[in-house]
This record gives sequence, structure tokens and C-alpha cells, in this order.
Amino acid sequence: MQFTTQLKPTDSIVILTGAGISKESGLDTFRCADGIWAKVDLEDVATPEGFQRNPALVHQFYNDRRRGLLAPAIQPNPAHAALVELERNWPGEVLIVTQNIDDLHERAGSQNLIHMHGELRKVFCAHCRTVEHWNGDLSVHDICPTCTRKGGMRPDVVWFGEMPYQMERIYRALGACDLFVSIGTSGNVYPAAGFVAEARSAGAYTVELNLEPSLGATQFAESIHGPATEVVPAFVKDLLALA
Ligand code: BJW
Repeated sequence: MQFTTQLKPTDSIVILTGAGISKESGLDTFRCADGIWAKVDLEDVATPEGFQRNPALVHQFYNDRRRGLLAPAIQPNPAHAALVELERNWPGEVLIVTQNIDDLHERAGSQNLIHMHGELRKVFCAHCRTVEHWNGDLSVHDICPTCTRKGGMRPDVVWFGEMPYQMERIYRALGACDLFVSIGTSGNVYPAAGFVAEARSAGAYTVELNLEPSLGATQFAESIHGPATEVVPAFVKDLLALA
């Protein structure tokens, strides 16, 4: 691994994760041949306009995914676990920025974590802007537990055209990190797809861990290709050998 010559144990690390890290836990990616966007039109289920046109369809899409996430078979995999090991044992700061709305990072034990595209197990009331934990199905008839108004409840996820969460904190971390690692993301969706350039221009060493080269693969100093459950634990082991 080339990165071992570049890093000190006190360095800060930002890790971006995408759907590929949860694939081997049994959750679909978006843009693989059998992925979510091969089955539903993203304009219908992942835009504010789609939600306005047909909220029941959007609720059904996220209800199905929430039920799927809560199925006993869906558990964090060795890639999620390796990132917990890294956070616990690396002397410098480790921040995970995930595009995933599943909760497999936190179930594995990750603590310093940002869900930039929201969380499937949370809902948001457009009337009072309160976020609530939510494990059941959601419908247009649900009443907000905080303001008691009807018709404003939606999944707390970030759709196309909406601003992802905690961008200020993310850009601050990218500007200060020494190592940026991108795991299991195709590099199709901005602003996440631009993080590698941001980290690079701030002087960070950049590594991609993905099943195949992503759209932005040439921007990384180093690329390691393979399934996340294999390449992430091996990468973390090499990194922790420096600590
Ligand atoms: C494995 C593996 C294994 C498989 N091991 N790897 C024109 C130009 C540029 C930008 C825009 C534009 N027009 C519009 C935009 C902006 C737009 C955008 O990016 N559009 C593009 C499609 C062009 N972005 C937005 O609107 C965002 N907001 C925004 O930009 O606000 C303004 C702003 C301005 C300035 C600063 C900041 C903000 C919002 C984007 C919201 C995305 N929402 C979704 C759905 C909601 C959540 C949900 O339902 O789950 O988020 S879309 C979907 O894509 C989801 C994901 O988080 C996101 C990324 O997908 P990801 O994770 O990369 O998955 P895949 O499937 O694409 O890739 C998986 C990868 O894993 C593959 O490479 C596989 O090979 C690999 N893999 N198995 C390792 N076992």
C-alpha cells in the first residue's frame, strides 16, 4: 500500500461511504445492474416533485426499504466493523460521512458519523420541521407527534435538488484531513462526488476502495478494487499497523 509512506498516526481521516459498503449486508445499491434505479424511476421516488405528485408511492418505496432494513437478516458486515476498529484505535480523528440512509454504521458501533443524505429510521415534519425516530410505516394520514398537524410527514432523506445535511461540518473536515477514503460509491451524485477534489486540494492523500473504478477514479492517488468485506478490513489493518 502506498499510503503507509504518507501518513502519521496523528493524522485526521475522513471516510466517505456509499451503497456498496452495505451491499454484502443484503441491501441493494442504486446504480448496479440489479440496483434500485433499475426497478423504480428516481424522478418518482427521490425528488420533492415526485413526492408532491404521488406521496403514497414515495411512502410505499421508503416503507418497503425501512421494513427491509429492519429484517433480522440485515446486519453490519466486516467492512462496517473494520471502520469501528479504525475509529477506536487510530490516534487521530476519524470521521465517517455516509451517503447511506441505513443505520449499519451505528449498529456496528461507529460514533463519529454524519448521515449526509438523512436516515431511513427518521421522519421529518414539513410543518414544524421536527425530526422524529420512526420504525413503522409512514403514510399521508400520519399526524406529527410534535405539532399534531396532518399531511406534513415525510421520510428524513435528502432528495435530488435538496441540500444534504451538515455540509459546513463536512467541508471543514475535508479541508483539514490528511487522508480521504471513499468506499463503495459510484461517484455519480454531487456534492459527495466532489469531496475527493476538495480533500486533494487541501493536501490530503486520497484512496478509493470500490468493487470497480468509480466515475471519479482517476482523481484518487490510489485505488483498491474488490468487495468491501475484503478490501476494507485489509486496508484498516494496514492503516492500524502505523498507529
Ligand atoms: C461495491 C460492492 C461491494 C457494489 N463492495 N463496492 C448536474 C451536474 C452536477 C450536479 C448536479 C447536476 N444536476 C443536479 C445536480 C445535483 C444533484 C446530482 O448530483 N445529480 C447527479 C445525478 C448529476 N445532487 C443533488 O441534488 C444533491 N443536492 C445538492 O446538490 O444540493 C445543492 C448543493 C450545492 C452545493 C453544495 C452542496 C449542495 C442531493 C443528492 C441527493 C441524493 N439522494 C439519493 C436518494 C435519497 C436517499 C435514499 O433513498 O437512499 O441518495 S440518490 C442515491 O444516490 C442515494 C445515494 O446516497 C446516492 C449515491 O449513491 P451511491 O452510494 O454512490 O450508490 P451507487 O449505487 O451509485 O454506487 C454503488 C457503488 O458500490 C458502485 O460503484 C458499485 O460498483 C460499488 N459496489 N457492490 C464494494 N460489495
